[in-house]
Amino acid sequence: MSALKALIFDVDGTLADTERDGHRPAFNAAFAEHGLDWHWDEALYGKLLAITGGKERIRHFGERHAPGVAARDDFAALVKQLHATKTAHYVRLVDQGGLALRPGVARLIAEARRAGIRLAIATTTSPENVGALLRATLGDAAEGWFEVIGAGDIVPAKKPAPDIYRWVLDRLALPAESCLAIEDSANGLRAARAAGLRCLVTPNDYTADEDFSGAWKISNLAEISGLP
Ligand code: XBP
Ligand code: MG
Repeated sequence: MSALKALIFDVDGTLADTERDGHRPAFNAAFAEHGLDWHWDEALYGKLLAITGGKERIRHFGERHAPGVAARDDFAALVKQLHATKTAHYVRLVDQGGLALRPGVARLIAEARRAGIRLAIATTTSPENVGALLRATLGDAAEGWFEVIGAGDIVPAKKPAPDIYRWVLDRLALPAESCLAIEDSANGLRAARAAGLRCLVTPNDYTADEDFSGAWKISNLAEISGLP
């Protein structure tokens, strides 16, 4: 096994439980602001998480559940506007300290930095959201600790496609064998494995029943006693 040179973190569900009480209410606030009577409750949102990417999730929901809205000429523009509004709500919520890191995340990041292990991020969420979460939970300098941040639309094909992990590996200029991906979902695991990465999975309430074959699975990062 190659020596560990870098950790590549997913964000949503991995660094923090952002989905149920962060992204979900932000989507709902955006729908209300744009005059739509759509509401994503916790259970429905859990199903919608199968579609990665906020714009993709809104589009999917419109096409399946609101065909009248999806048929509008301005539907593509509406999806973009809804998503921009949603991002503003999400960033505000995060800035206000509404989300905490999962157990063990801050310690693992600090240990990796001490050990000279490089840090990167590979996420489907928008870059603004990543910056806001890192600043709110780890401080203003934290974004700079991550040498490469692959986020949002930087690659067209989102997880479970491996593209975002390949993009990050390329910029780190490291082979997949020297890195470890840290994920919370089956979509994330598939993306990491398809890029040739080893993957540590810390499931959460939404992903607990997913298939994590091929992963090293633990409850949360506080279970890790030290870096190799
Ligand atoms: C995260 C996502 C994102 C977030 C919302 O998946 O799918 O879409 O739910 O963020 P992963 P945006 O953890 O696998 O990266 O609305 O900014 O897309
Ligand atoms: Mg995730």
